[in-house]
Amino acid sequence: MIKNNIKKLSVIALSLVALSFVGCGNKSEAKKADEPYGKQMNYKITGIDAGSGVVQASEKAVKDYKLDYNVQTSSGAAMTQALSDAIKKKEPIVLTGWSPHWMFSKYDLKYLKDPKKSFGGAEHIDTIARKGLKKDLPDAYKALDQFHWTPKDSEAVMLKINAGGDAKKIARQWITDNKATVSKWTEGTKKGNGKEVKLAYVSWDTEIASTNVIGLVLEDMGYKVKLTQVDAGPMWAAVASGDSDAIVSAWLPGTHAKYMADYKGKVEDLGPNLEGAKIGLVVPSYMKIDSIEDLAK
Ligand code: PBE
Repeated sequence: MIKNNIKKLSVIALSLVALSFVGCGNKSEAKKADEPYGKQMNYKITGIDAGSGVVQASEKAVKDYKLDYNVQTSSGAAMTQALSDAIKKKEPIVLTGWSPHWMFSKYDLKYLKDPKKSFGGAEHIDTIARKGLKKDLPDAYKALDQFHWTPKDSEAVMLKINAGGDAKKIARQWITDNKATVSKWTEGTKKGNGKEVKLAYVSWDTEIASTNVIGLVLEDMGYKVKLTQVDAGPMWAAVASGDSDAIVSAWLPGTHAKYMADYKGKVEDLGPNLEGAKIGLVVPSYMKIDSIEDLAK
C-alpha cells in the first residue's frame, strides 16, 4: 500500500519534471543541458590546425589527464565560429586557446587550470631570422630585432581585424596611431632601397596582426615586402632553409619547442617581440568547471 503510494507520488513528480521541461521549450534541448559536459560536447576539444603547438599540447593534456576526448583540428576561424555558435546557445565548448587573442575582449571566457602543466607556463613570442640576414640586409635585420610590442597592442589590432577590417589597412592605422612605438623599431636604420624582405606566417590571429604590422614598417623603410601565409611546419622550414628572411611567430619556450629543437643552429633567435603570452584550454565562463581535471568527471 505504502509502496503503491510512493510509486504514484513518483509518477506525479516525474510528470511535473517532464512538464517543466516542456515549459522550458524544446524537450530534447532541456534534456541535453542536463547531460555531463563531455557528452554534450561529443567528447571533443575544438582545436585549430594540427601543426600548431597548442593542438599538440592539447593532445598531451588528453593523455596527462586521461581524458576520453578527441582534439578536433580545423582552423582559427572555424574554432572562433564554433565558439560564437556555442555562446549564442549557451552550450558548453572547450577550445585550444591562447593569449593575446581578441576573443577574451569579445566574450566572457576563462582558462581551465592546468595543474599537470601540459601547456607549460608563461610564453613569449620571438622573432627568428634566417642565417645570414644580418649580413645581407642589416637594416631590415635591425628593425626586426627592435620590433617589440605588448599584448594590448596586439589585441587592439586583432579586434579590429576580427570586426571585419582588412588586415593591412588596420595595421596601417595602428602604425599611424603609434608613431612613438614604431620609431623605436626603426631607430638607427637606413633606407631599404627596394630590396626584398620575405616574411612567412601562419593564419593565427596573433600572427596575422604582428606580421602585417612589421611588414608595413619594413615597407615604409623602403623594402619590397613579401608576406607568405603557410602552415606552422613549412613556416619554420622556410626560415631555416633561407626561403624566408624572418618570422615573428615563434612561441617559446614551450609551444614551439619542438620546432626550435628541430632547427637548432639553423636559425637565429632575435628574442621576444611580445611578452606575456599563454596557451591552454579555454571555456566560456558560464561553464561550471575550473580545471582540466574536471573534464574527466
Ligand atoms: N598559437 C598562436 C600558435 C602559436 C601562435 C598559440 C595558436 C601555436 O602554435 O599554437
